Amino acid sequence: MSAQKTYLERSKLHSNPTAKAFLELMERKKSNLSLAADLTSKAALLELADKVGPYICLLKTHIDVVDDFDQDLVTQLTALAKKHDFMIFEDRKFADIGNTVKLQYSSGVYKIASWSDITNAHTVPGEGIIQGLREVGLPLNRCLLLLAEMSSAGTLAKGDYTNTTVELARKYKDFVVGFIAMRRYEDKEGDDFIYMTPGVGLDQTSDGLGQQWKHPREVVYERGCDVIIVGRGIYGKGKDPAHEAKKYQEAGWNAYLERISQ
Ligand code: 6AU
Repeated sequence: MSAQKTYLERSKLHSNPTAKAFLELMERKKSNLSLAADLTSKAALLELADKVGPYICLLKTHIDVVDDFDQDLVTQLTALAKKHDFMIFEDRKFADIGNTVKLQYSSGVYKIASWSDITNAHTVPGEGIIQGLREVGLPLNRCLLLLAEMSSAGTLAKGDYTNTTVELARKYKDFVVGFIAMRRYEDKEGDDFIYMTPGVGLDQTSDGLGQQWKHPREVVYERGCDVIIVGRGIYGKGKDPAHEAKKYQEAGWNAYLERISQ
């Protein structure tokens, strides 16, 4: 069972260079924490990434919510990723036909493929969305997560939809390296997917808009997921982001140590 292996052991099972490097990074930095930096100002986003950088393995962006986006933001985020040793995940949630997502991924204002190590996609359009993104991303050594489930109340991503998404991931393992998921799925021979889970919080359980937060230990130890994605739990009103990030890093890492020692 891959849930009991260390991140380092699992890095050797991946052919995708970014997935391999990401698992090595997690082990080196002792972090399975991703910051969901949903901030709308360039300066605030950079300041937060610099403060929280020492504690995270992955900075998750929603680049299209930044009011004053420019190419310099990308340059600076990339420099921070180098300085603090984290990767970047643009949470674009692609959801269109293959030809359109190719353009959305490579072109336009954001040129996501040129800077984002990891991105994600819904599988609602079918297999073509993976093929389109793969054509752009694979030559750049990028990788993709599929949204197999969501954290929000009433999500339609469940049952057959989730199962078919897992089958699609198995078909394109060189590019699809994991899932946005709420639990680890049963492995088939040769599987080693990276499970990233949003909706994580140490104190609150919901936000009044459908988001549902779970404790890091429940996510990593009980549900077997690999990366906790935390936003407002770290940068929410009145919080000290570095202090909170340290708490989440420790909670996530301890839950991982507990899991692999079973
Ligand atoms: O911790 P929060 O609730 O402040 O932020 C959660 C982050 C947000 C969402 O866009 C994202 O996680 N997210 C996702 C992702 C990562 O794909 C999927 C999902 O089902 N729920 C969710 O909250 O940036």
